[in-house]
Amino acid sequence: MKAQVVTILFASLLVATHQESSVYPGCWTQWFDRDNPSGNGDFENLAIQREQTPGKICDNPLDIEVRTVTGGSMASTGDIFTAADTITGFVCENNKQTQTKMCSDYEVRYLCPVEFCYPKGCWTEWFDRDDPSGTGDWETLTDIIKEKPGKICENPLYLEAQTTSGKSVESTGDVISVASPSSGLVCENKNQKDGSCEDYQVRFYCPDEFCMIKSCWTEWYDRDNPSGTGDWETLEDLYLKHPGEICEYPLEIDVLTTSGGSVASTGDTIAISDTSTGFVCKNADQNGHLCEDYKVRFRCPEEFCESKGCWTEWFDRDNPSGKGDWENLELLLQENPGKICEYPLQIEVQTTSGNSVASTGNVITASDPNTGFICENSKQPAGKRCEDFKVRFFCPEDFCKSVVDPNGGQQNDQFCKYYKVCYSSSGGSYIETLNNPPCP
Ligand SMILES: [Ca+2]
Ligand SMILES: [Ca+2]
Ligand SMILES: [Ca+2]
Ligand SMILES: [Ca+2]
Repeated sequence: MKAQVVTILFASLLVATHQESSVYPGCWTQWFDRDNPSGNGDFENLAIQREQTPGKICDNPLDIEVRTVTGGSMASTGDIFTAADTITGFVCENNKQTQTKMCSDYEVRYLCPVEFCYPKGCWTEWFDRDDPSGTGDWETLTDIIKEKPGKICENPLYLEAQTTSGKSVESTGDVISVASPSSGLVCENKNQKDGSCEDYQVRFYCPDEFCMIKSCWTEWYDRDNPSGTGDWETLEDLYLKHPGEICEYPLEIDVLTTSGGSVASTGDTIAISDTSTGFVCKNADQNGHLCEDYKVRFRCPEEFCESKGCWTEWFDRDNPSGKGDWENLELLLQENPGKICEYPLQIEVQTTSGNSVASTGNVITASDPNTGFICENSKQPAGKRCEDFKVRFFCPEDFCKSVVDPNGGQQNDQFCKYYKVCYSSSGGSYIETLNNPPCP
C-alpha cells in the first residue's frame, strides 16, 4: 500500500512539472476514457487503449496524466489506485477501495515525444552562444537567428535545454528566467543563490517546411531480396554499394515495399528500422512466409545535401494562359529525357523573369521535388492569375556523372568532354552543357 502511494505522488509531480513547462519536447494525446467503474473498476490500460485506437498513442510515452471525467484531480476522490504509469496505464479496482464506494470514472492522456507529434519536423543542432560569465547565460532565439542564419527556423515548436555537459535543467537547481520555444532560454546570475548560472545549450524543433529545405532525401535503394534469410537493407551494406551517396548520420529513414506499399500494409514483423542500422526484415520472424521486398531511403542533413549533386538547367514547359502553370516533374521528365533525374533532391522555382515565388502572391498547389511545381489559376484570389514560372531540380551525384547528351543522344565520350558541374562560391552548382552557360 505504501509503495502505491509513493508511485502516485511521483507520477503527479512529473505531470505538474511538465504541464507548467512548454520546454518539454513533446505533446499530450487526446483524453481517453474507455471504461466505466461499474464492473470491477475503471480500467484505462495502455495496451488495451492502443489496440482500440491504433496510432493515437506513441510507443514510448514520457508521462501520463489522469483526471476524473468531470475534470477533478486524482487526489480529490480519495480513491486508491492500482496503477498510474506509462507502462500499465491507469487502473482503479473497486475491491481495493477502503471506503464503501466504487472507483470514480477517470480519463487519461499521455505525453508523447515531439517526433511522434510532428513526425516531419526536425531538431536543429545544439546552440551555445553565451557563457554565464556576464549577467547570465542568454541563449535567446532572436540572437541565435541573427548569429546562425539558416540554421534555425523563426517559429520553433519546441525548445530543449540542458547544460553544456548534458545535465538536465532541473538538476542544476538554477532559477530560469525564460524558457520557451518562442524566446529561447535565459538564466540570470542575479537570480541564483550562488550568484552564477550553469552554462546551457539549447536546440529547437522546427516545422517541416524548414526541415525540407535544410535536408534532402537520398535515392531509393533496394540492394537485397528476401529470398535468403530476409530483406537486409542495412546502412553498412548500402554504404559499401553506394559510396558517398548516403550521409553518415541520417536524420530519418523511409521504407516502402518495392511496389510502393507501406510497411504497415504488409503485416510483416520488422526486426530493425532506424537511422543507425537501416532496415532488416527477417524471414524467421514471419509466420511461415517470406518478408516482402523493401526499398529504403534516408533524409540527410543540409551540409551533406549541398555537396553531393548538381542543379539541372531551368525548365519552362508551360504558360499560365490555360488552367495554370504546370511545371510538374512527370511531364518534364517525359519531355526532357535524360536531363532530369527521376528522384530530385530539391526544387528551385522562380518566375520566368527571375522573381521569387513569394513576390507573386500566387497560391501554389504543389512545389516539391517529387511533384514538381503547379500553380492553378482557379485557386488564385479573385482577379488574379498565375505568373509564368520556371523550375530546376537538384539531382544526386550519380545522375550528374551520367547526364545524357542534351541533344538527345546517349552519353558518350564526346558528351563527357563538354559535360561539367560548375560550383559557385555561394554553394550552388549547375551542369555545364550546350544549353547551359559555361562555368564562370
Ligand atoms: Ca474511465
Ligand atoms: Ca550557454
Ligand atoms: Ca529489398
Ligand atoms: Ca511556365
